[in-house]
Amino acid sequence: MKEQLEQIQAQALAALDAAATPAALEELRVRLLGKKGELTAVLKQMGKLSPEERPVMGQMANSVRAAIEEKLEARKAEIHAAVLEEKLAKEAIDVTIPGKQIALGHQHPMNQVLQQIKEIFVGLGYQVVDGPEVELASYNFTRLNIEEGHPSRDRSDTFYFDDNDSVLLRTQTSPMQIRFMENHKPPFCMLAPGRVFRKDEADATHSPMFHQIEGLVVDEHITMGDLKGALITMMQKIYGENSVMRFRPHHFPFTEPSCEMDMQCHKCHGTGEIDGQVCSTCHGEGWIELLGAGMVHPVVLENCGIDPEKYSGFAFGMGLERMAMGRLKINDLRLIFDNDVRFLNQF
Ligand code: 2U9
Repeated sequence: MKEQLEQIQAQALAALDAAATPAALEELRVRLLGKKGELTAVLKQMGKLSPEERPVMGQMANSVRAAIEEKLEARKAEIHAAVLEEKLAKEAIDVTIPGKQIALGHQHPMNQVLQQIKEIFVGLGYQVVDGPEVELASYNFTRLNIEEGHPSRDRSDTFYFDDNDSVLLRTQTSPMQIRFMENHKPPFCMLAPGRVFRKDEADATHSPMFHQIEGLVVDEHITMGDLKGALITMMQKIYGENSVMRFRPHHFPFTEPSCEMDMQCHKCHGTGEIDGQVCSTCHGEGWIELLGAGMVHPVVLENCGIDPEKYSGFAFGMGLERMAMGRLKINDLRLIFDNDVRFLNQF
């Protein structure tokens, strides 16, 4: 029995030394120390021993069990440390590797200019309003004093949805001002930016869809002086304090009197030429057209239930793409819509 125990201990310690995984260790523990294990089998034979031998063998069996248990614990710790070591090595992160570049997007150049214009007018006390792109002809034309048969109503210029020309894609954002006046009493200052649609072929200066920003101010005693003050303030904030502006008489059905506002060409300073050549920025004009404006036509005020004897107002309208092109020195309108990142990343 003594030899048996010595053999069990020697084989067990060798097997434990050879075991390399937690699973192999567990298998050994069951095989060596379990109820059906080798040591238990030997202990079951103790009954056959003489009373003198029994305590000696019992003591020896206990020390074999203790030696195996000790070795088992030691190997468990070693294997656990090795497994951890391997896991750490496998999952190691090299914090010195340069990170992947994440390309951050930014606002579209046209929206940058829109944002700037909105902020200027909000600073002047205007509220920004939004409205439908599918409109009634009565809002888009009739109530703006654009009579039946006016060329802008032509089917070759306007996208209509029906045969009797009553529903259309708005050709200007002005119907928003009509809608606003239906629901608000003066005084008010409002800004109406948005998409508009005209049957234009796309070229360097035209697109069937473009953006307008229109504004409307109505109160008692509003004059052309208020119009000039607001518009010069805005344009000088966009193009610089020293920009030179002028107002020219014009005609719009919805304003009377009407005007257009120009900025003196910043390239040729109004001379129209540079080194004897025609200035390429203003095409020799000396001036760059910025927007249209005027005092709201009394008939338009009346169409919206506002008494033109008591109230007056001014209105203006500009093309946002045109403003962005002038502001950011872009020479082809189509670049604004193409969304080519080589173009967009320049702004
Ligand atoms: C109401 C009354 C008056 C809006 C105005 C213009 C002059 C104008 C053009 C500029 C270039 C349109 O984008 S563009 O093609 N707009 O010149 N717009 S006054 O006048 C209004 C609007 C609404 C009730």
